Amino acid sequence: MIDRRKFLQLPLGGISALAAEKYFAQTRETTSALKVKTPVVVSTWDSGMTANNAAWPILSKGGRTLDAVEAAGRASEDEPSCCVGLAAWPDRDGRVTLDAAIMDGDGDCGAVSYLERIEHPVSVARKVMETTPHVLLSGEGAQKFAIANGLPLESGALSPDAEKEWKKWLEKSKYKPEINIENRKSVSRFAPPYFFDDGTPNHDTMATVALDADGKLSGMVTTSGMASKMRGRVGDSPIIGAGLFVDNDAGAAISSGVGEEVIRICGTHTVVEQMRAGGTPEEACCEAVRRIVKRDSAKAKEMQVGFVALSSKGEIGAYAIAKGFTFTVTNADFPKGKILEAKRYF
Ligand code: SD4
Repeated sequence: MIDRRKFLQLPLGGISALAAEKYFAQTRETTSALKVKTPVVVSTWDSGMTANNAAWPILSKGGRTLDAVEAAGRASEDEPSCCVGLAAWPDRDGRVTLDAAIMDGDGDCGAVSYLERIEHPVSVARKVMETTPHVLLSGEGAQKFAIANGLPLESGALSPDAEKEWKKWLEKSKYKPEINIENRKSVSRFAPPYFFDDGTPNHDTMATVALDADGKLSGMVTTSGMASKMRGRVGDSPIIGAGLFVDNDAGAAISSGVGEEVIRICGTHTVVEQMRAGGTPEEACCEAVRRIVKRDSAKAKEMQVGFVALSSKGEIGAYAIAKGFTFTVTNADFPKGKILEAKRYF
């Protein structure tokens, strides 16, 4: 494992693809002050490959980061194995309700929460940002707005996998947020369904941040929220400053995990402010995790929250409460994407 000091001695941003590949391979367990070539796109989880593969063609051709992150969100919403979008797991009443947010580094932002039967919540969030004076539309109003903007109303039927697992879940109806499935070796990280041994599904948020060669940042989050949630529950993802925050002057941050804990500490805003104050992205993410753990460390041991941050200088860092929080980086050195694992508190 390379520590931060040693890493800082590397020729940052200028290392060859081979050397960079070797470096990343060595440092699967650490994200200390990675500095990478721009443009770059970073997404949560291994399934961030899907998101990055959609964003990279736009970014690599000099496109806008906002377009790149929207494309990342749409691709994730289309891919059932990302566990977001309409094929994702429902709430306890058997309804899929979606949250999404998008933000530009100049402070423009839009979001939707509790949105039903609309295929691309991230695009609705962008419309909210670009065509309304508001930041967040919710529920029926968000759905009406989406339809008025030409998006079709989908059937609302559960995907066959989601229906099967929801029915299985109903047998016990046990809802307890648990640490992410990535800790359970018996389950593939790449193939759905992502379920706990008791049938509780998890891992249902895709988030992406992108930085272009001119130092412009954007980010997005899209999610079906925590599986088996109470009807009406909204998590951190559509709340600006909780699940997503972006500021060209400092950096961008995204989160995944138990949203209530992220909201309580204004998680991604905390991360970005730590970077503004001079912290590396990893230090900034670590501080947000530390605040969650400090509130109740026994409770924190039973859950997962992870943050990923990208500074406006092109440094990447991440930190999670528990083992197994991964993220995917794509840039000129890794056009096919590279999966890394965040450092962790416990
Ligand atoms: C939420 N943060 O709704 C989301 C859940 C999540 O992987 O990230 N799952 O609280």
